Amino acid sequence: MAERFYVTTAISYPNGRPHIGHAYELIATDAIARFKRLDGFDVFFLTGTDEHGIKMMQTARAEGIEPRALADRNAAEFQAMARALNASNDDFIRTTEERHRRASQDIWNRMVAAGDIYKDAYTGWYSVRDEAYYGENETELRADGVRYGPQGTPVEWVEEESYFFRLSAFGERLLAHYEAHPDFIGPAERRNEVVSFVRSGLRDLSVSRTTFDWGIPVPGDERHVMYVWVDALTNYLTATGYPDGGPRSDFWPANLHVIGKDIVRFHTVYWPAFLMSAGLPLPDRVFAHGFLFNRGEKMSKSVGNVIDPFALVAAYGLDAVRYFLLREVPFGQDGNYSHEAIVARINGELANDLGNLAQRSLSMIAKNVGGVVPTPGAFTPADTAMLDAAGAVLAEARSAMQRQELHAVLARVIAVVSEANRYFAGQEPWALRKTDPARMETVLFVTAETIRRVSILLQPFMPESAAALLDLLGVPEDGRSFAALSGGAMLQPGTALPAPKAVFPRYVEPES
Ligand code: ME8
Repeated sequence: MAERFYVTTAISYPNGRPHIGHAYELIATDAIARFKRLDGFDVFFLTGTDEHGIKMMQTARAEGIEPRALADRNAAEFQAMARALNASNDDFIRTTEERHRRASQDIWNRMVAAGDIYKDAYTGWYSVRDEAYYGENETELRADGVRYGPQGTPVEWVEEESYFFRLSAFGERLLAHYEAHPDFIGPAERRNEVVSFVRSGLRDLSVSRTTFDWGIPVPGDERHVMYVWVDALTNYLTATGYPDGGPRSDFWPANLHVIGKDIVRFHTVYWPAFLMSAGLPLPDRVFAHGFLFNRGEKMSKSVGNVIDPFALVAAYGLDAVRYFLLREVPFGQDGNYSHEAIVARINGELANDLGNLAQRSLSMIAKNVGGVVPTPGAFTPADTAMLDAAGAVLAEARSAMQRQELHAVLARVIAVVSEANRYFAGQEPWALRKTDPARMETVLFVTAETIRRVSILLQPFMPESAAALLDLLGVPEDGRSFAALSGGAMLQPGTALPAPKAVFPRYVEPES
């Protein structure tokens, strides 16, 4: 039976429309999920929306609508974004669903049974924007008279009765877990930050609120709603059918949570502590990607530079956007995007390097080989070197994927494309047409076979364009998984090919 692989994105706050940061995380996680499926895993890929909490309530109030109506409207936008980005998620969870209330109350009850929850009063700082409690030492009073938390969001003073989670008791166990599982947190900078945060000592965590009711009621004390992060993190369990079981129950523990760097503490300190308390297994790994900036500036509604993912796709095309985001920014680091940078990748690597190579070789095949896969003669050392280079990428890609180095996978694939261009130019198949047509067929075969290998590897990143290339190469649907990159699999000489067409058009500035 196929090995299981459970991967999640963070669940987004639907207090506004989705932005490019959300799109980035979803595209990256989709590429990981698709890669694993092509590599033979039984994949469960989850995304969704985080609909409770004060932020949702305040935004709804400001709009004069109910939080439920705000959640419904924007959850629909997030679902539409997932479709627009061709995300292959197997489920979309909304934390206002009944299945999620059951799961959250169940994990709460387990934490109570473990003796890790007690009632007290909370006095301290809270950031609504981050939905996070901060110690006084993590905040600063700035010249504007406002106190800010470590992420630069304003904090407010809270004093109310609250249930607490005995987080302080988990420091040693968490440190032992990080030590025993060095891959639990990636990349390394994030891991180091978390280790030093935990070493500095953990305070108990306030896990319920009484001053508003937009949340999941605390079992047995319905004046309280759970702290939104208790409920939010539990979504990953809910989707596996917890606590009832069902066909997906074997997917827990998750293999990978993909999140942004601003929510590492919740996923690598609070979440494992909750799970330890509840006696449930911990996820294998949490990987934090960086933030995307618009020409170096943080996106914000007030600056008016928030990029709408739907507009981006409309302007450049979906696969170009997917490729750009995953190729341009080393996954795990912050990155920038700009019109110039996107156009440079589209016209350089996609249109010129890969698109032209496919177009030129396939047109020659159509004209000079009767529109069928060419029949190769004996391979020269140059041919073998080319095929070996393309064949070597899968193993490297697998190992880069273990570390979520998506950019490294694309860099390797595109390096093979460059090599194929040099091979093609060096072999001059157009000159061979008259002098040595048999050799021309071999060169065209090697080129087409290289494009087949590259296209199979590009499927997780650019599903539609890669499929279009594989269609042009006459590769059957069942010959497109990574299994078709080993065991000597090659294009079948004589296979009839469709008429070639351009797959990666150049970006041309619209006339203004
Ligand atoms: O944090 N660039 O939701 P969210 C890259 N509901 N990634 C970005 C980004 C940017 N400019 N802005 C946000 C939440 N993100 C919680 C998560 S999980 C149990 C609950 C990322 O809508 C961010 O880091 O604020 C997070 O991973 C995701 O988008 C959702 O952010």
